[in-house]
Amino acid sequence: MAKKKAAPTAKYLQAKRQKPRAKGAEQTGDLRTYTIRDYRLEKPSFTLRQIVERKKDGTGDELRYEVESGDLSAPVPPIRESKYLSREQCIEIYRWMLLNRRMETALENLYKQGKVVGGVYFGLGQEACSCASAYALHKDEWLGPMIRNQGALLVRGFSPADIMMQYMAKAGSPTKGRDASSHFGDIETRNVVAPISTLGDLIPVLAGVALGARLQGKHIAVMTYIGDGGQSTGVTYEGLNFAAVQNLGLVLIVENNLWGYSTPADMQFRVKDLAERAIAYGIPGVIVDGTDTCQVYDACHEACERARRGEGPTLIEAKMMRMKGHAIHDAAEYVPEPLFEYWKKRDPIARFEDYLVNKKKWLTSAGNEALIAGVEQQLETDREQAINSPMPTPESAAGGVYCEEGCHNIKPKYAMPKSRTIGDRDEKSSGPKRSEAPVHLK
Ligand SMILES: Cc1ncc(C[n+]2csc(CCOP(=O)(O)OP(=O)(O)O)c2C)c(N)n1
Ligand SMILES: [Mg+2]
Repeated sequence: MAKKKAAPTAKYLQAKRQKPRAKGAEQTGDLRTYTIRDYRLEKPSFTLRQIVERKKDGTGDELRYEVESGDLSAPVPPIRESKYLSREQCIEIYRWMLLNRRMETALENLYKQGKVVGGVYFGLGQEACSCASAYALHKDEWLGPMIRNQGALLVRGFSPADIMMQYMAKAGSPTKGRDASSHFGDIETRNVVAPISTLGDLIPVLAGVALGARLQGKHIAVMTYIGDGGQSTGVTYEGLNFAAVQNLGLVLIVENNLWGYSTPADMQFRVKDLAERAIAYGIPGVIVDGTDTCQVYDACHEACERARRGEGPTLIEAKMMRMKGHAIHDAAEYVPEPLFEYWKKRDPIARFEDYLVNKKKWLTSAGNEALIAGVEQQLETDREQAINSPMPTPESAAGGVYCEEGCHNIKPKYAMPKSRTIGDRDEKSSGPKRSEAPVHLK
């Protein structure tokens, strides 16, 4: 009779836990090399020269940049075939991207009409990254968008009217007029954590969401974003390191849009590609062309699947260009015009449209026109609804500030916690007792 396998000893488990988890490292002699997957079909590389000039009116100095080297006339690459997306899914993402773009144009107009309270942030040129990434998540998984990821909010089920009302501080907006721009979420039904302005703070929060789900017995994918500027913050390191060590299903998309406010990426970090940072965390790093919808989706899908298998986080660097200033007040005069022209040819929506209509022939010209008309119609209806909805009443200002009966009834989303780390501590340990876990989640 086969001998029953002995239960692993505590010592063995500890040794297993300490085994290095870093993937993709190769050692030849005294040289160790690491692997970064790069999905791109072109690898643009530009260097910029900083120029400081006297302002024309003589009131001080002005700073701008010029392209010093790089091939600005390179042909636009084709869209990379997706390994996973069907025709219907591609068209659906294309529609989200269009809605994202047109909604932001509508917001710009509302701002110019004086109807917006505060500023407006745009994701122009980043729609493929916002929409195709969020599309890779399952409905019961979690997203933590940044201010430019308004397309991701649409994919998660917010309407253009929600976003417009939010910018106009209307009573019917998600924050009932109490906060501006895209700072809102929905932890009840859409599983969206509100953007956090302090750059990087979403990363440990989303890692915590994945940990919470795991304590409830489920490996889920959680996704958030950080910019080429924001990734320099300490909390980015802390959050991602925590996710890596704990094997949490975090998908971190580093949106390298070449500018952190007015600082060019070259002056923000020294590594060649931000995906290389993954090596230091011991997790996979992937590079995608952020203007290629299929590349973004495929990398995110693979990272989400890895998360669902409980294998831990992935860092995806999406390379693209922020096609406007930091926000509506910033005319981005410091950006060299030829760089705008180069990336304009790589417009994610125009590229995907060309792919669907001309390359795959998945959309006829008439079908495409009907789809665009449908998006415009939806926006018109939502815009009207947003404009005509009332402003909040003065007496509602303090609402939602203090705890009201039943206002934050936090329930576990997946199941009651199963983890030994919370549920099974013995009386001598310092952690919460078995009976405390359910209490903590009330
Ligand atoms: C911790 C922290 N430091 C500084 C800021 C101010 N700030 C807001 S946006 C921004 C630039 C961010 O650049 P990047 O991360 O590249 O994002 P992008 O604007 O390109 O989307 C800065 C410095 C902040 N919000 N949080
Ligand atoms: Mg940036």
